[in-house]
Amino acid sequence: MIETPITKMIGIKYPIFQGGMAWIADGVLAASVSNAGGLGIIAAGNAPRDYVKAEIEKAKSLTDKPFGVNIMLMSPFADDIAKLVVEEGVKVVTTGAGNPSKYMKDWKGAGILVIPVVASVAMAKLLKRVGADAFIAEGGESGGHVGELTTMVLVPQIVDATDLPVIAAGGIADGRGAAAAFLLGAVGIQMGTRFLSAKECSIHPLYKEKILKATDLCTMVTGKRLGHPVRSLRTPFARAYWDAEYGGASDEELEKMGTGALRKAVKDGDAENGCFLSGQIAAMVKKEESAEEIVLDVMSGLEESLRGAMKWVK
Ligand code: TUI
Repeated sequence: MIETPITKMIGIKYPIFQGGMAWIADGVLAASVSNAGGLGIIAAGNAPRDYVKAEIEKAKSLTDKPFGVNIMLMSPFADDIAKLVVEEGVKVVTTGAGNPSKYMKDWKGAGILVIPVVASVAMAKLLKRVGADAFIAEGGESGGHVGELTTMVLVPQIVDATDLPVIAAGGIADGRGAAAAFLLGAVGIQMGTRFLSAKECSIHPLYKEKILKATDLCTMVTGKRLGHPVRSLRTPFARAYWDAEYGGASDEELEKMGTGALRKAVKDGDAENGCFLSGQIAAMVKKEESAEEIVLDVMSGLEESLRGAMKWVK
């Protein structure tokens, strides 16, 4: 058994979060992960209030365990979702792609546990002052919107910068990666890409197939020029975007290219025009399994790796 400050704080069995992946992490996936003993997280992404409310209701109908909602702060609906989580009595809120300071007072007043994704030490120090309960330190190995630093470099620095629990994310797909994160001082891990292969994850079958067939060098980062770097599979869309980005396309042309590309990957399985977000560890995701099998596999690997680490100590 592994009990950490984060399992105790939230009241979950295992220190495993499922990342709040836009368009992907719905009420069904989140409830499956929570029922398996981890923390399932519904992604608000760019979706409007009604969509997110329906997913929260769905999760409530499928589990009596804690689950979270991830608020993507660049969303035009972020203010609406910030209010919704209070009205719905959501237990845990994670945030990404920005600074959630302006919402902290309302969330803390409502008793919500607030766990922001931080991509720098400065952001962690600032958010500790305004009441964050823990942090997700997400390195650039992750899929989607990425920061500059790797997980290996970011996690120990966030651990040293604050006395709050740190959950490591980015580049973790099994017990070995989870154990490495624990040795860096993390007390929990978050995985996104590994959960793409979950039976309860309702992405288009072609998306799942692409993850299961991925190899080590299969992802790339685009979007740096507009200030929103995003890691995705190296597909025709990603290559075309890269060519446009470094071939003189205007900002407007780039914005237009990106619009709707996530939905085309997740819902339509559009191999040409879809943007298939994925972390660098996609090659380590080998089979479709239930969310419960994934959680239990990572937990048994974590215990085995942590015990095994002692063999070097004489
Ligand atoms: O947010 C993510 N991953 C995401 S969001 C997303 S939706 C999207 N779609 C199209 C274009 C862009 C995004 C897909 N994947 N991960 C958490 C994360 N947060 N990574 C990095 C950060 C971050 C970045 C800057 C957190 C705070 C921050 O602060 C900036 C500031 O205000 O100083």
